[in-house]
Parts: sequence; structure tokens; C-alpha cells
Amino acid sequence: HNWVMATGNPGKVRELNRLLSPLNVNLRVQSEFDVPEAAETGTTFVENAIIKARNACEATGLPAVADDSGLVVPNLGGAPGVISSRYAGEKAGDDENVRKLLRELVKTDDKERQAKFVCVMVMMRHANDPTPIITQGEWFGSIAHERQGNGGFGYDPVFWVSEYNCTAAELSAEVKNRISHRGKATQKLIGKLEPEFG
Ligand code: ITT
Repeated sequence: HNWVMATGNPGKVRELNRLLSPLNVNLRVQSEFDVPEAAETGTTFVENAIIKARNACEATGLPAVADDSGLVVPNLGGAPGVISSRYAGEKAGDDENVRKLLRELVKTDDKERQAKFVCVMVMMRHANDPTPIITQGEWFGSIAHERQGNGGFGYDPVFWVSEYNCTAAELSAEVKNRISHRGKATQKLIGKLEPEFG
């Protein structure tokens, strides 16, 4: 079986390749195909994940797995939320997004810096699949006062993981995958898929 990962984010691709390896499928990356950029017009992670999965199915004719994820900070009204990848603007990269987050939280105490990562995964067998498989994982932590570590991607250098006394960017890929929002969503997805594709 060929499946396409409906993402253009290399950090996600790296993690998903490992996480989905128990499935008996051949994972392809979206960049191998002519997949037009999906308009992420949803207000929820679920809506955007469905939009991306359907878009990749339509363009490739293959089953697709999409991941819509982001960081939620209650003290910022849930920001950056579904716009996590463009928090500091349409063309902003990880660096600028992290800088904006630190600026928004300047002079806050630890309780005001609580945060969670959210990941919704959607698997669609084809573009008109009436029963897509949808799972969600969350990872609770807090926002550090400055960057620490070089691993991972996105907001990892400022996502403080108290159980390990370090940021997500200082965890090994293996540990991050075991405890992260993406890891949890993927475990649930695999559980639901194994009867069909295991
Ligand atoms: P695709 O839509 O192509 O998958 P994207 O990066 O635009 O790529 P999202 O819209 O789902 O994906 O945005 C997710 C953003 O949330 C991502 O760019 C990071 O900034 C952040 N994020 C998600 N998971 C993360 C993780 O494990 N570590 C750090 N940041 C993460």
C-alpha cells in the first residue's frame, strides 16, 4: 500500500515516519506529487486536518494521513492555536513565531505560562471517504523563559517538559515520540487502523 503524508512540514515528516512504521504501508511524502496547498480555513484542528487529508487524496488518488497541530496557551486566550505555524505572520518561520510567543508572555509567572500541544490526525482512504479515522493527542507543559536545545522543530525549544526537566528540543526523538501530542494521536490511530492495515 502507498499512502501519502499530507504535510509539507519536514519536522512532522521525520516524526511520522517513525511513528507510523508499525503499519504495513509505504509512506510517501506530499512533495513527490503535485499537491496544491490546502486552504486551512477551519477554526478547529479537526476541520483543518480533514481539509488537508482530503486535498492530498484528491491530488494523489492515494489514502492520506494529515496532522493538524499547534500550541494552546490558555493565558493567551488559546493562542497561537490553529494558526501556530503563522502566529507572527503568513511568511513567519519558527524563529519569529517563538519570539512573538516569548514577547506575549513577558513578565508572566509560571502559572500563566501553562501550555499544551494538540495534534489531530486524520486518515482518509479516498477523497470521499465517509468514515475518516480521527484521533487527538495532547501534551501538557509550560513555556520556558528562553530557548533551550536544538532538537525537534517549531516551538520545541521553549516547551518545558517538567517530567524530564528540559525542553522538548532537548529530548531524544524516541522520548519525544513516546510522550508527545503527535505520539499519542498516532498510537490511537494505529490502534484503530490495525484491523484494516496492520
Ligand atoms: P502542514 O500544514 O503542511 O502539515 P504546518 O507546519 O503548517 O504544516 P500546522 O498548520 O498543523 O502545520 O501547524 C502546526 C504548527 O504547530 C507547526 O508549524 C509548529 O509551529 C507547531 N507544532 C506542532 N507540533 C509541534 C511539535 O511537535 N513541536 C513544536 N512545534 C509544533
